[in-house]
Amino acid sequence: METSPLQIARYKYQPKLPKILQNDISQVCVSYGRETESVSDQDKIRALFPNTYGMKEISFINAPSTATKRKLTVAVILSGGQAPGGHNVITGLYDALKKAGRDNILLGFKGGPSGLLEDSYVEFTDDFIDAYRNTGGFDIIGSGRTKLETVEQFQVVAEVAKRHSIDAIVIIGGDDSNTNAAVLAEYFAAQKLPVQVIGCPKTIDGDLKNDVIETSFGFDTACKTYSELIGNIERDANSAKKYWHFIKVMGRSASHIALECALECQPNICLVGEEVEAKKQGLSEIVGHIADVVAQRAADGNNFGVAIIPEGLIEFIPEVKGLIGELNELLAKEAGAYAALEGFTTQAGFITSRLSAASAAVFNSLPVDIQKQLLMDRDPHGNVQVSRIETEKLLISMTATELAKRKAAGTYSGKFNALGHFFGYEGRCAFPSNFDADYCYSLGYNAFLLIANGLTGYMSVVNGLSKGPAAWNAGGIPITKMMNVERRHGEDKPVIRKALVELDGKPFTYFASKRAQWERETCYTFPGAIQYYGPEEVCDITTRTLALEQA
Ligand code: FBP
Repeated sequence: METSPLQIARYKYQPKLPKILQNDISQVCVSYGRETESVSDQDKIRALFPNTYGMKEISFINAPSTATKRKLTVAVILSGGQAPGGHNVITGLYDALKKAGRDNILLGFKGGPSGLLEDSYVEFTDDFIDAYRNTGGFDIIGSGRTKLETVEQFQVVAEVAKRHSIDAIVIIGGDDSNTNAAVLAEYFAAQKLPVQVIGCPKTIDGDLKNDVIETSFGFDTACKTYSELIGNIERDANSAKKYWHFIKVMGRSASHIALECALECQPNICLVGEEVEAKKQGLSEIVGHIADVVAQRAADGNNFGVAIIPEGLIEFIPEVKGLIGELNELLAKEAGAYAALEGFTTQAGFITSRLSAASAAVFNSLPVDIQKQLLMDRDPHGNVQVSRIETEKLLISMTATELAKRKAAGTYSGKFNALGHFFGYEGRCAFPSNFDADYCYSLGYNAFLLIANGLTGYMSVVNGLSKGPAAWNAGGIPITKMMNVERRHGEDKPVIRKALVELDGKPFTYFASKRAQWERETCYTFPGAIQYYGPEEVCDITTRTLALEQA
């Protein structure tokens, strides 16, 4: 394989483990904490998970291990969107397995959950693993979004597990994939099959977190990559002084990525979907505010600026949220009839005739491109594919129309030349930052310890993350603790609750205290590229979000 100088250097990087995991494996013991309850809908979740509900949180402590020593065969899959550090979860898991016994086996199932169904796998060896240490991407075994949810699928997975004598399956994924991990763990437990299931918290979106899981892996590196690019654009904007840049960033429903990039770069505007929802801000109010900022800056002689837009914003705008909810139900219930229609005009007519009057009016008020994007296929988990909705272009065009009105009324006399950008895929496969390299390696290593101790239905947890790795804690949390019931594909389903931006949390309140100044003045900051080698205060810093949350 051809390699770059950085890749060669990164192969040699030795990820740091928490002190507790640096002990000989025979000296790491489980300590049981409190029994757990799901975050809400307790009765429903308990009924759906009779064998795995209510288990205790656990942490690892330095004491002789009580785990029974046995030869282990472990399967691992990468699930969902790529996130920097996925390879290190696998290398950490592999190293721990091999440390515990050279005859232990790690199988990587290819292409995500479908690899388990198709029995498509590779057995990892030292040489294979070494070529992926500390690298970005999920190309070691690939990923996919197949949803593991039916009993027929579970039976196939059980057969595959039996065929290869698999003792445990590690699912590296986001909220939806870990929901599936919990359902699979419950199935195996109910069938009394000796296969454990362990999840690892992955997603650049940062929305898989709670009081125990402080961040999902990949968020750090992805945000730093986008922040580098946004900082560069800010400098360009401030040099040329002729463009407004509207930058949409990934993150699905949650605005964590947008907020983190704003904290890093201090743009003129950063919209936060959760605030839009809380304040019930309609499209015209949002556009009115953007136009006010543009006009104010123009009055100061600054016909340029930078606005960050979370990709999930569209789902939070009350009138669009109502529309999306109706579309989801409609597209799920009338999928066959809808799929048989040809041509967008016919499809749009079919849809609007079945929407409420209010939602039909919203649908008809949107540009045709946005209408088409709202009707695109949902992902396998029933989510609207917000990354494909061009919210940045919608806002540019509506702001231009609003400013033209103001110009005609004589209340605005600036220039508004706007460019749209979308940063998403650029950040998902970057070389993991030192933080993500260490965190992911630790999560994988820790996943082995959960398996060795016979646990199932748990997520691997490493926390205390705002301090250096040596001070991190390691343990596990029952996945059912994170669940509630939500509407998906027109049905009530048990799912892990997404962690959205908290408006009374420190990251948002800090941003809110600064934004009036950032709107008016040019306060840009330039984070620059991720540094892998050099002073600790440059290379090993975590996100501003984590620093503020744990301050
Ligand atoms: P996960 O939730 O699977 O981690 O994916 C994150 C994400 O990058 C979102 O930010 C984005 O909306 C989505 O994936 C894009 O999906 P796809 O890779 O299928 O285009």
